[in-house]
Amino acid sequence: ILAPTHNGERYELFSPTALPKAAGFLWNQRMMIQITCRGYATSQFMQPEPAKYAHAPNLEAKTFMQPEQNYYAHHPGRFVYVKDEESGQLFSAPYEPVRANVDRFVFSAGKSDVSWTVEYEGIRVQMTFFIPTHDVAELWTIKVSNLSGRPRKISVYPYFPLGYMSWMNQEAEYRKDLGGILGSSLTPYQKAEDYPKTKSLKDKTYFLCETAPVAWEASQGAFEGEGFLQSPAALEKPQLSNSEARYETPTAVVQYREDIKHGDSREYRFLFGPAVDDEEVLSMKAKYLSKEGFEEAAQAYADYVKQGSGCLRIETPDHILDNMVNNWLPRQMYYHGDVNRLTTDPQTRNYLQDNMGMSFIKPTVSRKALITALSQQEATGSMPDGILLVEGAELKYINQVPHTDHCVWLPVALEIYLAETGDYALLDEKVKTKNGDDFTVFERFSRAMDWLLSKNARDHRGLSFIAQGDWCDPMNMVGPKGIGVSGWLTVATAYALKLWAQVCHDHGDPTSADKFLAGAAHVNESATQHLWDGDWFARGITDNGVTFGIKSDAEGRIWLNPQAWSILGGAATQDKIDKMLPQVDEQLGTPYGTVMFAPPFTGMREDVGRVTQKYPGQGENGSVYNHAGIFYVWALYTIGENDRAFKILRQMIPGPAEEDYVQRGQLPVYIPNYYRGGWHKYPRTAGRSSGLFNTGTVSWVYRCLTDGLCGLRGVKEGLRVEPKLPSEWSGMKAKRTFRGAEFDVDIKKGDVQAVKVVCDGKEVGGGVITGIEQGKTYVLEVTVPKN
Ligand code: CEZ
Repeated sequence: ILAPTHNGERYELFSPTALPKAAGFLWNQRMMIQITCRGYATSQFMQPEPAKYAHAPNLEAKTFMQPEQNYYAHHPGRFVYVKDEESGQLFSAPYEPVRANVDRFVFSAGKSDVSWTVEYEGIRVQMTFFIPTHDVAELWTIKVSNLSGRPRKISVYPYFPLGYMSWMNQEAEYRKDLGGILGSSLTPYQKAEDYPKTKSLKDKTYFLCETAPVAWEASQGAFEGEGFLQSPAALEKPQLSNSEARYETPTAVVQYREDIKHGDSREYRFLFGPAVDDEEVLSMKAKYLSKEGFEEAAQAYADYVKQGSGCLRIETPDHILDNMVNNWLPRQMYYHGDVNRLTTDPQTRNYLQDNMGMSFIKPTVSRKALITALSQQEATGSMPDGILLVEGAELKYINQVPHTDHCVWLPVALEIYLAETGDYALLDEKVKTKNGDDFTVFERFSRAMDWLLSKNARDHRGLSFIAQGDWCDPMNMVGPKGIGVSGWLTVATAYALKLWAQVCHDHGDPTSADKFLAGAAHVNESATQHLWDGDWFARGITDNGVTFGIKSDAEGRIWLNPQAWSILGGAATQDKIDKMLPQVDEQLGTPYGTVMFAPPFTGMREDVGRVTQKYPGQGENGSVYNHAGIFYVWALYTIGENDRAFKILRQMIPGPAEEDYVQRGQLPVYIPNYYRGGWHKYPRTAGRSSGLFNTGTVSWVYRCLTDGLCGLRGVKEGLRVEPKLPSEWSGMKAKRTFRGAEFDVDIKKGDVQAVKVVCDGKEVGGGVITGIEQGKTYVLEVTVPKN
């Protein structure tokens, strides 16, 4: 049903029904679009807040991207109807809305375009689109060919619904002067003070045709009539009616009537997007709507996406993994680092982790992000819930709910940035905030760590307050009174302090290093005393003093995050690790990965909060939440649990078994934020992908590959080589770009006691390659002990 093609650069799916929600996505710094194999699309652009140019047909609430996005007949999408003029027979590409039983179907997700090939009764429709690098628009090519062995009379009708643009003012008409359909609307508002902001909004949507059509419909009602979408009334007539929409639901449908000989084809180009006025429509048309315009823009966009190729290529016994790592994972990581999930106020933890991934691609961007984040540090040393990226942006949605974990992510992101670049000079840079204080990066980090240790952040026992959430966004009722504590944040605080102490040490400040290590030790003692439940660490203690995430809990009994981070932070001593790991395996392991806790909650627990109200096994309520999973994988690599680590890492990628693809419902072109849990309770839906490609998971997956699996990890002096292969592999190859040099690495298992590293023919003592020269290629032969 599906396969990688073009050297793994594309994934092709051969059925419109096997994985109905399988999708590809494209983005630039101003827009993103996710489009399914069946033609449904979800797109948005920034002005500077997210907005739509193709709307749902009903009044839509503004919301972020939805997990397991639901699609319905009138969902926005991009379609082409084809009618045989002689028989009257109708089909549509890619599949919706007609859902004809097509003879051939190929959905092809590429890195910088998405395309389809659909054949029905001897007519082939090829659709392909991409977006420009800097503008907001979709560039569509639709090619129709006759393969039927006889001449055919057909009509071709591209159908790009515009939806319900506005309840205040909306219309659409064909504009000969522009060469296409123009929908116009006014973004609704109510407060007079909002009016000025609306004046610059791109409230028009254009659908421009390079080839003038013979007829069109601009009114959805006129198009559909009584025929609904499967056989729109307008298509029963020889010619569309040239309708207009006057405060009626706008649409864009055009007609081409063609006599095509066998073997001939017709190719059409279209431009679809938002604009502020006619002038902008015309300038977009002039810039893009031609063969040359498309070719140039396609090349530029492909070059843009290529910038996100990452710093690692691998050749292992697992080709699906190789393909993900070499082609798709860095692309997804680049998306996160380059556009910050297209929000103007990313959550601080997301912003830091997304930019942590950018250290592997464009470290200058990560550097700037660290400074931007620190420039919004509060006077107390704590960090705000979100980082504002544009003038006038505000903290919205979840960022209005106080979470207490944001400082923890600073050293986590910094560690990777420093490891990749060795740029310790960053630490001495001064960063001003709006409060007027002017500290160096180093001082700001120390202040953030001091805050984590302070009375503001910890109770009398030394446990970290949770307020209305920590990493787990919807855990909002554990500590609203300011008493409840987070078990995860406590052990994570120890990890942050440890990471920072290492930087203090490397930066020549042993006194601070000692101070923070002592702080971490104290945190770990508190965690052990109050949160260790005999076989694992508890998730927290509520405002009313109830410890949860413990053996006696029927639901939410064991949580992954406290276990993973207690390993990282040091609260989990070896005796504790020995008890914890089998419990995680047994209680949290599923065929689709390790769930973030179990069993899922089946009803509201008012002293834990909203997380318990999500559907059992969905989202944070005990799904295979990959972000939590990858923390655990990284923790496992740090203690040499290579097999456990690899198994869970591998489970994040769909396939290669066909049943697995079908169950997950997703192509292996990205790692989603979750796969459904509830493996015991609801096996039918377990493993189903959220379809959401926004996730902090990917930067961690990448470091688990570079630093963990391949063991090619940056340290202050250079590159530490210490691969951590799973026991069933006898070797692997890797190419790693690091600090401007290339490392060509051949890893084999052999009769050695410890890892042996030979660099350009010479054995490297201590396993660290130092004195790395930019532009040079190093050949490494690495032997690791057999298991
Ligand atoms: O958002 C993510 C956050 O972006 O959830 C993670 C959190 O660490 C990330 O920072 C775990 O909670 O509000 C909700 O209930 C949503 O479920 C969000 O928490 C969640 C969505 O997946 C975002 O797409």
